[in-house]
Amino acid sequence: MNTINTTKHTSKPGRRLAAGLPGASLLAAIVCASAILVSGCITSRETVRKEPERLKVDFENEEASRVFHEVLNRMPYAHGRHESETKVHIPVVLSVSRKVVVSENVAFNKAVRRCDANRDGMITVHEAHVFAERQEQ
Ligand SMILES: [Ca+2]
Repeated sequence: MNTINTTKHTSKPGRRLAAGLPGASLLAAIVCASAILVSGCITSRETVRKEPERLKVDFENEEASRVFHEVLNRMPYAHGRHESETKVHIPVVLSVSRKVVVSENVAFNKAVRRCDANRDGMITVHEAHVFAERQEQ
């Protein structure tokens, strides 16, 4: 609740009151309207979901698959959804929040892009071991 008090001082109250009242009312109306507009806090909430399809990838053999998945399982956010939220709040004026929800497919696809060096959709044993060595560094 906003309360706005406006006070005018004059040496001739009777005359000033009669002549200045419409102007004072207009000023008070403008001030009240501004206060209502300002106190009407702008609120924005947004949720962004990142749930891409898993990239299609083949493995040269079981060893390539095992090494890749061992590294993937050690990566952050590989085991489920990850949420992050950003909030910007200016009291009375602005409140903005943005939540990003990321599925585990994002981590999988990121790992595939890093691992499949020649981008042929086939992760070889050599690529998997290079990927594992880079992740350990
Ligand atoms: Ca490859």
